[in-house]
Amino acid sequence: MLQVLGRPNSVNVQKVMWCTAELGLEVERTDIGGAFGGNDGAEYLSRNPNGKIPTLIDGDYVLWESNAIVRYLCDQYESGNWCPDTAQKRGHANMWMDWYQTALHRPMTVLFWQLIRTKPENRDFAATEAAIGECANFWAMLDQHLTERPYILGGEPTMADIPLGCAAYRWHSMGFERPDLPALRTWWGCISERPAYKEHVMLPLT
Ligand SMILES: N[C@@H](CCC(=O)N[C@@H](CS)C(=O)NCC(=O)O)C(=O)O
Repeated sequence: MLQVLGRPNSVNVQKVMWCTAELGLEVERTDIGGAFGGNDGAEYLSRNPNGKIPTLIDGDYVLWESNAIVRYLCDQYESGNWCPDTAQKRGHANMWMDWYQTALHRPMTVLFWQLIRTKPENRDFAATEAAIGECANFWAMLDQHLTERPYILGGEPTMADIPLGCAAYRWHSMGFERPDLPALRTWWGCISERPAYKEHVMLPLT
């Protein structure tokens, strides 16, 4: 059985858990990281020298970096639409996944830490406002893309929707004023109907 090492409230673990559930894979997940600790110990580091979560163990095969894990799972195990079937479609999926990781993830992390993990009296108002503005610009870019198609690559959800889909739950669930982005909202509404997403991503924000 696949093993996933990482606590369930991590957005990077959520990507992997949502993906395994969509693919119908059996998984044993172990709480590691955050309050659980364990990701700085020798055993964990021997598998993942980066000391971050998640780590995937598939028999003798060990993999870390959440987007790499999602790509591997879709490639190795999928039997439907999750792994796009041509190099060009996979190129576009990878582009959006990398764009999330390198553009949107950083300001989303600032926002999440400020609004969820920092007491109101200790929040940095200027940093929060700046992160909202930065995120809004990036989400508007995705909104524009989604005016032409229901999912990031077209008519069906693929691995491209996974990292951005996880972040979209946080964007729509934290308490601040958001710009109205109708195509983004429609896309997120469709994703939110998926049982695997509800189970692994739509969790209390902690
Ligand atoms: N680029 C890595 C980032 C992993 C990462 O930063 N994970 C965070 C949780 S979201 C972590 O390990 N934090 C330390 C901890 O939970 O103890 C990935 O996508 O897997």
